Formats: sequence, C-alpha cells, structure tokens
Amino acid sequence: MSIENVISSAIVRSFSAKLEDALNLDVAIVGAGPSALVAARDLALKGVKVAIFERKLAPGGGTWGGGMLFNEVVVQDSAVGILDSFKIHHKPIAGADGYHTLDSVEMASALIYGAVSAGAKIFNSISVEDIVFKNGKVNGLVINWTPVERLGMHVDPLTVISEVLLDGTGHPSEILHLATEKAQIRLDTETGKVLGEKPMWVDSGEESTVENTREYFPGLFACGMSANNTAGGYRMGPIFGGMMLSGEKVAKLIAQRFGK
Ligand code: 48H
Repeated sequence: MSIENVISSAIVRSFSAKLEDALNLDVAIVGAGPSALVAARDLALKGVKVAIFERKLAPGGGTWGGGMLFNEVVVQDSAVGILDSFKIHHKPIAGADGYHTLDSVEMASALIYGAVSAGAKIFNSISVEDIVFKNGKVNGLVINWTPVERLGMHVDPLTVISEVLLDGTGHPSEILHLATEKAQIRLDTETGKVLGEKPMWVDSGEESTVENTREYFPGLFACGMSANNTAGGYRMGPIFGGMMLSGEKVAKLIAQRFGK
C-alpha cells in the first residue's frame, strides 16, 4: 500500500472506531465550553463513558476570546482548586482580594487536554440538531456535520444513544429549548420552559450559575451558561469560576446516578 493510502485508511478506520464506540454512551454532552470540559474530565476520571459533541472546529467555547478579545479571564478563589487540578497558571489581582487573572488560551487548551487525556472523547465540527425521545424518556442525541448544518444541505443525521444528556450549549440552552419545543417536555422551572438570562450582575450570576446547575427533566441536565439561562440568572461577563464550578457540580450529580 502506498503511504498516501496508509495515512487515509488509518484515519478512516481509527475515526470510525472512535465514533462507533461513542454511539452508546453513559453521558452525551452537547457543547465543549469550560463547564462541559470540566464535567467531562471529572466524569471520565470516575469511569463514566462520556463524549462531547461540539459544533465548532475548536472546542473551548467562549474561553478563547477572554474579555472583548483581550485574551485574559478572571477566576475567583473558590475555583482556583480546579485551575490547579488542570495545571493552569494564575496570578492574583492587586487590590481585588480573592480574584485572579489567567491566560484564556492556556485555560482553553488545558481544559480540552484535561478532558481528552482523562478519557472523554470530543467530536468537533459536529452539531446536535435534535434529541432522541422515546416513551416519554430522553434517550440520546441526533447529530450531523456542522458544514451540513451551515450549508443547509438536505442530509439525514445519525443518532447517539445515552442514558444521560447534558446541555452545555452556553447562552442559547439549545437542547433544553429543543426538549420543550419538540418533545413538549416540562422542565423543572417556574414555567416549565427556559426562563431566559438576565443582564449583567457579576456576583449574583456566578452564584446562580452553580445553583442552577441541575437535572431539569429526568436524564436531562444543564451546566454553565445554559443552566443559568434556563433558570433566569444574571450574566457575569469574562469571569469563569462559576462555569468550572458548575461543571464540577454536574459531574458529581451525574456520577451519583451511575453509583460512582
Ligand atoms: C453542538 C453546540 C450546540 C449544538 C452550542 O458558551 P460556552 O463557552 O459554554 P459554558 O456555559 O461552559 O461557558 C459560558 C462562557 O463561555 C460564557 O459565555 C460566559 C461566561 N459568558 C458570560 C457573559 O456575560 O456573556 O460553550 C458552549 C459551546 C460552544 O462551543 C458552542 O459551539 C457549542 O456549545 N454548541 N455544539 N451542537 N447544538 N450549541
């Protein structure tokens, strides 16, 4: 076989095996933002079979851009333990006790590497366009290539079956919207629907993001900005402790369900 064939054939076989293995999961996560990456790392470390499906070519969500493309973010004391566990450098902000700055590119790449090296699989450039909903139960994801979605090509999707779904889609809460609109699910919120995010209030938003991280329907959890949007919390701008603490919390909640 020519080297050209060896390379192409190895990639096709290896990717196909990886995707085939991910067609049946304990936990399917939508979106590879910071909250989902922490959750995926923690779940994988506990032996839960987990994969993330991310629409963009680069996983990392809103981490890369820092604040208004200044590629630094802020994290508060309560999440420094998580930064340290990923070996992410940080330095205290002079005159603001309890807050730290860090390089957003280092953070994004460390979270991605941490999740993958712990055993979570990340499938990039794959968009989740629907959920599997059988006999009143959330049962998995419907996936397609992002270029197919972007070009509006008429191509039928494939399906991933999972016991638990985690919506980590950030501000739009895409999966919870789909669940209420298409499956007519009533979420565990005041109206049964996604309540919608409130304007900026940093400390309230950071707290509510973690509080709002929970199971919104049996087998359907939300983390990060998606959880906060669903339960009507305030936004918080480029501070990321709440996102990582949310990922840590949801991983604990989901792991309990698997007895881990
Ligand atoms: C596949 C999808 C789909 C889909 C979306 O927004 P994220 O970074 O997620 P979080 O919640 O972990 O972090 C939020 C943070 O980045 C942020 O925006 C903050 C702190 N904002 C504060 C403020 O005031 O603005 O990432 C979500 C990811 C993205 O990469 C999307 O591409 C992906 O989810 N995604 N992937 N299928 N249907 N929908």
